[in-house]
Parts: sequence; C-alpha cells; structure tokens
Amino acid sequence: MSSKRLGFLTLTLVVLAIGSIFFVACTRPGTAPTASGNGGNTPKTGGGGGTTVHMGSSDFLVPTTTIPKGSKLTLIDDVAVPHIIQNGTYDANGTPKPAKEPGAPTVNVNFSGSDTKDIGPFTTAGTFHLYCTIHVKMNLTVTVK
Ligand SMILES: [Cu+2]
Repeated sequence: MSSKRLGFLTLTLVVLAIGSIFFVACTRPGTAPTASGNGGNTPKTGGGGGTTVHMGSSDFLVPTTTIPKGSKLTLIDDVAVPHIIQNGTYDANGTPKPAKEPGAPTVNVNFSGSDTKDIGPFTTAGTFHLYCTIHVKMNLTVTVK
C-alpha cells in the first residue's frame, strides 16, 4: 500500500513538473524581457503621448506601432547593445534604404544601450518607417492617426 502512495506522489510531481513547463512556455514569448521592470512590450497610448516600443539586441520587439497625431514615441533599449535609429527601412534583401517620408520627423537617435529616448513628435498622419543602421532588417513602422 505504501507503493501505491509512492505512485500517487510520483504522479503528482510529474503533473507539477509538466505544469510548470507549460507555464514557462506560455508566459515567456508573450511577455518579453521584463528585466527592465517596464511592464512588457505592449504599446500603450495615453494622454501624455506615452507610446513605447522596446528594442532587443538586434530588433524591435514589435514591428509596428500606432500613435496619436502630435505625440512622441518612446523607444526603450532593453539590452546593453547600441542602436542608431534613423528614417528609412531595410528592403526584403536586407539592403538599407534611407528615406524620410513627407511629414515625418527627422529621426537620428543614438542609443548606447539600456537607455530610453523619445522621438518625434509625429505631427502628420501617415505611415512612417524607421530603421536601425547597425542591425540589418531592424525595421519599425509607425502609423500616426
Ligand atoms: Cu540596432
């Protein structure tokens, strides 16, 4: 009878182990690194123009974001990796195409790593492309409404 009890205990441990694996697997990709303590990468829009986009070691954590006309966009470098963000985009082949759309703010911002900077304000409605001149295919599309 003690072996039956042991079996139950083992089963319980296995279920707990599998459960925790699922928990980790499910929570990990969506929430991104929260080491910065900044509450994830979900773009937030608020009265103060507080839309944020996080950057990883070689990418924007979201490829697109939408902000209200007249507001700024806050870029947050989550890691100790530099980025140089300018107007333009990489094409499908990874070729950099510097370009500033009509109505786009001039963007030329250096991140030295683990820092946060505002760009804009974006005063014209439209779709604007930003890229990192260091990291190939590090593109961000900003839609201003
Ligand atoms: Cu970069």
